[in-house]
Amino acid sequence: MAEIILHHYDLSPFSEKIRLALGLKGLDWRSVKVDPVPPRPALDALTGGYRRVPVLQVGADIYCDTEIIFRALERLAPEPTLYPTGEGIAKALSLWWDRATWKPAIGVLVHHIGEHLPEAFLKDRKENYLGYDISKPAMAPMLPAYVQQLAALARWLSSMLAENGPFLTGGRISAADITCYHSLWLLRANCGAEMIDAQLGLGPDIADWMARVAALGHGRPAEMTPEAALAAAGAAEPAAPTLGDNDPSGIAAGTRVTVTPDDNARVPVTGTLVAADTQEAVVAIDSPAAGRLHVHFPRAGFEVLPAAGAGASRAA
Ligand SMILES: N[C@@H](CCC(=O)N[C@@H](CS)C(=O)NCC(=O)O)C(=O)O
Repeated sequence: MAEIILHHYDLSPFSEKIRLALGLKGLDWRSVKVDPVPPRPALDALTGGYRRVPVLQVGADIYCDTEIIFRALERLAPEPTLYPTGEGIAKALSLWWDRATWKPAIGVLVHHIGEHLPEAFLKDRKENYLGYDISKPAMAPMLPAYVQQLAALARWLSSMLAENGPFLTGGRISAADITCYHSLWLLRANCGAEMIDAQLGLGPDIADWMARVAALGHGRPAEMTPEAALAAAGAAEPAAPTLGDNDPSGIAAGTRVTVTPDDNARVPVTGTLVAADTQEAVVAIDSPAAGRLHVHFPRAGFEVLPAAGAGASRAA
């Protein structure tokens, strides 16, 4: 099997989800550190322009978004599974948590450490990622509301732990735990665990649960340069897609499509649809630096649409 390569940066909570999943599965992987602020030319050459982090690479197959990275890891190493009680609850909880907590978590984060964030980071996040100003003064008026939101939602985690414990969906850790952990990890690691627990009213049940999730560790990473990752993609052929049920959207394989996140960083990736099911779309791109690549996206949270003037392409 080709090496598992993760493009990520330390402070990225979405990357922490994947590092923990690699820990759960006890995998060897290559760690490519990217700059927290673009440009990231080597990564762009692999993704066709998708601009968020993390990205997983296995040879010439590129996985964008943690949801589809989880799916890829499940295929590569089915046990221990990320979905011990089935996929539906864990995936639904994950999408809810990611979307409901991201802005409030950033609001609380910048309240504590906003003065240390570089101007270039703030400018990039406003103009190219979130579309709003995350500087401390800009977010300050809404701080009480951000605290209220996080406190309300975290209480639901407590209730799940009381009902199902020791993990959110039952006796074994799942993708839901790893996901709901990540924004609280961001806050507790950067602002102080005691401070955040007091501010959000988090009890020892949450702290203990977070310790159980952290105990997964990160598997066995070994550093790799972006150039070596590009070379690995260039030397490989994309794998034949192994998808599940039928895609109901009616866009035929071979069609030129754009794939765009429906929430933030709405940079479309344009390529040729190779295969799709209800959960995943696989798009071929021809990268000048790495040749033919298959870029994989989740369907939930993304829009796959025929590109302007699209038709079937012989490249597919
Ligand atoms: N839905 C995406 C969200 C990823 C995301 O927003 N990641 C953050 C970093 S934690 C990001 O890309 N920030 C802007 C950047 O790094 O360019 C996923 O699950 O992977």
